[in-house]
Amino acid sequence: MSDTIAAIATGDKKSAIGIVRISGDGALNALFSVFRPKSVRAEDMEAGRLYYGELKDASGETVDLCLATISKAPRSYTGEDTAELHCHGSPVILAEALRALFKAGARQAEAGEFTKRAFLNGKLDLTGAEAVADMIDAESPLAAKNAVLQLSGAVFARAEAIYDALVAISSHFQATVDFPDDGVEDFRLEEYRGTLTSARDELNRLASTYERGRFIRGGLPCAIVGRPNAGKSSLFNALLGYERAIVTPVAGTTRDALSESLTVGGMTLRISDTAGLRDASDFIEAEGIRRAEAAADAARLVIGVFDGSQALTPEDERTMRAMESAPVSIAGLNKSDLPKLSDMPGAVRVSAKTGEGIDALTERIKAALEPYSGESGALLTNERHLRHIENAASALASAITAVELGATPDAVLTVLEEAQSALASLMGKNLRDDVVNDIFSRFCVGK
Ligand SMILES: Nc1nc2c(ncn2[C@@H]2O[C@H](COP(=O)(O)OP(=O)(O)OP(=O)(O)O)[C@@H](O)[C@H]2O)c(=O)[nH]1
Ligand SMILES: [Mg+2]
Repeated sequence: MSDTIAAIATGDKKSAIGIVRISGDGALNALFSVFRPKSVRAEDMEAGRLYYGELKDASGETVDLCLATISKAPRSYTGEDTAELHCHGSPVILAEALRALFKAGARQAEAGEFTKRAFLNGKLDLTGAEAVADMIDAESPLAAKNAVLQLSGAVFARAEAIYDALVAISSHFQATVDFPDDGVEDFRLEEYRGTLTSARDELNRLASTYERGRFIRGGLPCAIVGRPNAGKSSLFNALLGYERAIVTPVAGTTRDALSESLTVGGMTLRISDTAGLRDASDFIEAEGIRRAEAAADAARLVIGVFDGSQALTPEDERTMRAMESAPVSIAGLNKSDLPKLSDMPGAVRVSAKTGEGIDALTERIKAALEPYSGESGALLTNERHLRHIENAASALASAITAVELGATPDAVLTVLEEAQSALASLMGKNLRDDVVNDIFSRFCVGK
């Protein structure tokens, strides 16, 4: 028995179409009481078809001409009877539809409740359900692509294969203990050493994808640094395509670091424009410079900007140092529209003012992102997954050491159980209710 939940699935902005979802034992009855199909009686609606008809509000008056569809348990997203109303996307109409459904016995769905039901009814594994949230939050094509891999079970399948292999080891041992005379093959732990090592290696490999996965999901931190007046803010604006930062001829214009998102090569960059690096006497500016250097430290990609229309100065050395300590850096020799007074091998010549060289700079950024954005199969993006995978890997490492030290099977299997239980938690087996609730509460309403 499940109560009936309903929610607007399409947000609260005006749109061409707005969808209200309903799920639970009373979903179809709730729909029948608010929707009158034109072609058939509501009760005769078939699953998987769209019907055109009238939407009635709580007092029975027609508020919209819309479409509706039903799915019957267990062949639906949640595994329960479900229905959807595809209305005109006015927040007012959708609110009326919802109110009428509440009057017909449904209640407001909580955040993530549809997906939680799908998980509890075995329609989705937990890592897949979590990927649904990642997919909705995706800010770049690569993030969406990675989420869909997880949704289709990429992480789950790996964890499950390892889990099954560990369970097979335990049950073999258990069989030799429980049925010593039944011709069960002798249990020799050493024979499983290869299985344990490759499981550990596979988990470590998966854990090592987290860093990239995290950047694909959350964006890669990038800082634009350079001496005052080099044209950092101008370049920031040119890359973003609009006048985000203040640009003036006064050296020391930018104080606070400004951050924006930019998609390059399918990947999101969290790009910051920063205060010009120099020895500042003004303490507000000095604080800005401290922040600029902190942004450069935190960045994976540092773009150093130099003024090509002037000779290099000692202040530029600070920029070079910031670039050297970054994992990846690109030099931009700016103001290419003016006569060239300095040179820098390997730098991209740009003019933030005329736009010359900006495409070349973007190409360089794309190439620099290649280690993060290149093809690689599914990446871990979720900290919860990382934690369980690391726990499982470290339990396996202890088990392997125990085998090497000649420990008894019991002792080794106890450690193996820890690995199994970490993998079980990853996959959403034996999770406590509060943990499940916490995971789904991060979703949006209607999902
Ligand atoms: N001719 C020319 N002038 C530029 C170019 N880029 C920036 N400028 C000018 O250089 C001056 C400084 O530009 P900003 O973008 O504010 O420089 P900044 O590096 O952000 O300076 P601070 O914020 O003070 O550190 C402004 O007058 C810009 O118009 C360029 O490519 N060509
Ligand atoms: Mg600036």
